[in-house]
Amino acid sequence: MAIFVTKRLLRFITLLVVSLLILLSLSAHDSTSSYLPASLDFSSYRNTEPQQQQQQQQVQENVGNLLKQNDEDGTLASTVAGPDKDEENKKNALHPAASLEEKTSTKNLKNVPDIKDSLSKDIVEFMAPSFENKGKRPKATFVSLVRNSELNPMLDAIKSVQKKFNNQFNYDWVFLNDDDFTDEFKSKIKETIPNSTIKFGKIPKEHWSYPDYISTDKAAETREKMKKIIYGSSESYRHMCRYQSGFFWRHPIMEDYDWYWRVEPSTKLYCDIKYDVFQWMQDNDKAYGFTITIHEYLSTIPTLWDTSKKFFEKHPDYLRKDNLMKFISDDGGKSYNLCHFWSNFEVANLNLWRSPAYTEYFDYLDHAGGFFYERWGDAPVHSIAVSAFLPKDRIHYFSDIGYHHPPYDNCPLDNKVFKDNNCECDQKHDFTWKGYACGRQYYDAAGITRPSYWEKYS
Ligand SMILES: Nc1nc2c(ncn2[C@@H]2O[C@H](COP(=O)(O)OP(=O)(O)OP(=O)(O)O)[C@@H](O)[C@H]2O)c(=O)[nH]1
Ligand SMILES: [Mg+2]
Repeated sequence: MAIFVTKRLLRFITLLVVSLLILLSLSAHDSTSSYLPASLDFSSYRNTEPQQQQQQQQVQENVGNLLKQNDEDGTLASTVAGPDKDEENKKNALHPAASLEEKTSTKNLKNVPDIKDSLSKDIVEFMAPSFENKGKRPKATFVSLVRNSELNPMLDAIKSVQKKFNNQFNYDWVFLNDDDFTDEFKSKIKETIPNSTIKFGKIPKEHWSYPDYISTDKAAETREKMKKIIYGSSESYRHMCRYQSGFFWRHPIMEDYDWYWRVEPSTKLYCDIKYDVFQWMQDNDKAYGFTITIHEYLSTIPTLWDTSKKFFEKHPDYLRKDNLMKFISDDGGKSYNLCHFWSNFEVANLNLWRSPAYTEYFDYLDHAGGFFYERWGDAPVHSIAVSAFLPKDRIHYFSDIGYHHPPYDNCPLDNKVFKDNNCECDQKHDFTWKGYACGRQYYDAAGITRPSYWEKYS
């Protein structure tokens, strides 16, 4: 009996030892986790790929919805993706990265993928630091790209800005040129605004020349072919447009600022501006302000829209749900209606252009070659980006700023604004509601009711 018990005990111990050995060898192997209950399995968090794929897929779906919302006949949406999803999905599209953060609830877990990268790529998040200064004076400047030969019309424009606005607010002036400014140019400017901080900058050669991916022969052929189109034969005009599209904020002088107001020679302000426009933009969360809208000449940008669409398809996460797409497209993104903000006047946040979305967009356009092989202007380029990447309530029409760039006017049509600010323009000449302008498209896209008198001035 005792022997029998001992034998059974020995068999039991042997079995136990063998089982333990098998278990130990299994636990040394990665696949052990698949035997564990799901609640204990953290191994998938170490692998970032599925998480990234999930984010990517989510963003794609969101963008499919975004474009679909704007796409009456579905043409564009069908090219980019995504089944129409539920309300929650639409909500997520507003802040794709943020909503994903909530969804994955990864905050308290270790070894999880860091989604900060995608957050900083969100244009609103990227610009956020320049809006933290609310209630305080913004870091802002006027900026003029100008040639020495334009000294007198530049002085006229400066005097006008000083008289109507800047004698009261005293913001800096920056002058940029691809050439050296002459002593005469600099001294005349200083005489005109003796109490202002003035900075003169020479544009680095690499910002005003052909990149190595552009064929100068093909560029020359284009200029020959486009002789009959306004500025079609001009090489310097193309460098200027490319510079305004992709470089002016990269000049070291501009690094001191968060905000700029673009001023061109021969422009004029018609009314007193009694409030700090820069601070108003900052305090009211605006990123881009304009005065005049207009249609572009199609012959200068035949492939700009298709190129932009390709970029949007590659980077659907940069498109905003609440964007101003309807300002630039009448058919849900299928084609460009040629509407743009006339960029000779711009009050805007520099971080808009410094953002990953815009930087990558510009780079994509630049490699496509249309600044030289067509004659892409900075106005449609800025406008398409602003309308696609920004929430529409971040864009502002300054109906109260009387402004002239030959040959068009923005003249306040609200009689109280006109009177209170001593406007010196003729309301009949206001361009906003004329057929060649895009005031109607802007008001409708922004969801703002047109003023009662709009037809009277159309
Ligand atoms: N330094 C420099 N500035 C330039 C050059 N070409 C244009 N600019 C400036 O760039 C801005 C836009 O040029 P504009 O010639 O006014 O172009 P535009 O407004 O499309 O055309 P306009 O209707 O003629 O005014 C202005 O501030 C010009 O002074 C250039 O070759 N060198
Ligand atoms: Mg001009």
